[in-house]
Amino acid sequence: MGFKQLIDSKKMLSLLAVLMLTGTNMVMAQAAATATEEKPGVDWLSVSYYILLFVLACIAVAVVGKILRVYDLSQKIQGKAGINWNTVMAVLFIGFLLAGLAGVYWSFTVHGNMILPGAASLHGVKIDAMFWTTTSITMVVFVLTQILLFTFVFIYKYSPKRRAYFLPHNNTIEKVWTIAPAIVLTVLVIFGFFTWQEVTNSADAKGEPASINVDITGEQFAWNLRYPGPDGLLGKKNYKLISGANKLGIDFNDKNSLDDLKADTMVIPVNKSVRLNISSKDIIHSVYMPHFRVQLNAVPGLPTFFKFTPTVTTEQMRNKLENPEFEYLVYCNKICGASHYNMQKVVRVVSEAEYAQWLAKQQPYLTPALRTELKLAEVSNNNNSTKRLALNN
Ligand SMILES: [Cu+2]
Repeated sequence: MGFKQLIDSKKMLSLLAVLMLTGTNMVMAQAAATATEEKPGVDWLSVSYYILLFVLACIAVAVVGKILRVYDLSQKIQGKAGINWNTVMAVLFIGFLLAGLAGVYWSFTVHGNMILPGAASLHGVKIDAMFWTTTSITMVVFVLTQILLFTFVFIYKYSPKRRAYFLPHNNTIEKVWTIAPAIVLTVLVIFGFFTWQEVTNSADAKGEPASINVDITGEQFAWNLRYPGPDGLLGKKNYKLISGANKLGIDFNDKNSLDDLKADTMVIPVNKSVRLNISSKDIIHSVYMPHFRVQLNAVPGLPTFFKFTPTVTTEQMRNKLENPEFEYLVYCNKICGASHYNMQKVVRVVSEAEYAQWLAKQQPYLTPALRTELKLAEVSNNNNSTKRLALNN
């Protein structure tokens, strides 16, 4: 049975009547439900209501279509030209182009306001330059191709006076659309390659110590921070040593570990290079600090690092954004499980003096409970570095 026989006008009308009855019932039931109590969860009544509205809108379009068809046929019967559907379609294409361009403009003005402020790190400026170059080039190409596409459809709509030209092959066109994008993409890729090389090829890669060494370890669903103590060196870690008290598996046979500090907030001094030593205890996480243009995966078993220099203090950024509540944050940028969104910590960029003050107040990683667990009482009494740490506290 064909589609046309299946849906005749009688069936359509009865279907419409049924839908309208159901809709009225739903609206009334909805009103009654809101009058009594608000139930949490998905409101299926309003979902069905919107589906019904959509179906009604479709029917309205179909009805308008039928009316136009009848009008068209009556015009033709009278020997008149009727509706020129080619022109209608061509005008609709131009309408679609204008609506699309207006949408692009709206997206740029509305969502453009939500864009991150300028980079708050030294290398971030280069990343921003790369981002804006790529965005500008692709934007110009996008707007031009869309305008050409839709305008050509409008200009070259069907006309009985014109014959279509059959173009089976043209080497020049093939060359242009192969070589031009290839050149542009090569430039963009090389630009990106050199930028990334500059960002990562820091002094640290050549073995020089960074100003500040911070350990950041991801786990479901938190970031753990460890700062070096007065000796300026972080002790070794070993996943086999992870226990309830030794959450990061720090190896206390390594003397550098004894004065290491734990921290809840990542406090870093402005204009000093910071080396983040990144690792993960369980699955792949990702250290993501959008304001500093920093992102690098934290992969279990693969210690890695990212070096950056913050250039704008939290206070300066608060003034710039006119938001006294503003805080830099370090997020996890891998969807690592149900509470992934919890993985964030405050990052505070302060002056060097404030940083020294803050660091002096931090608690050692080696807590009394951990000392007992590791039977480290004797070591602590005789160890110089912990005595110095005691002075700090
Ligand atoms: Cu994560």
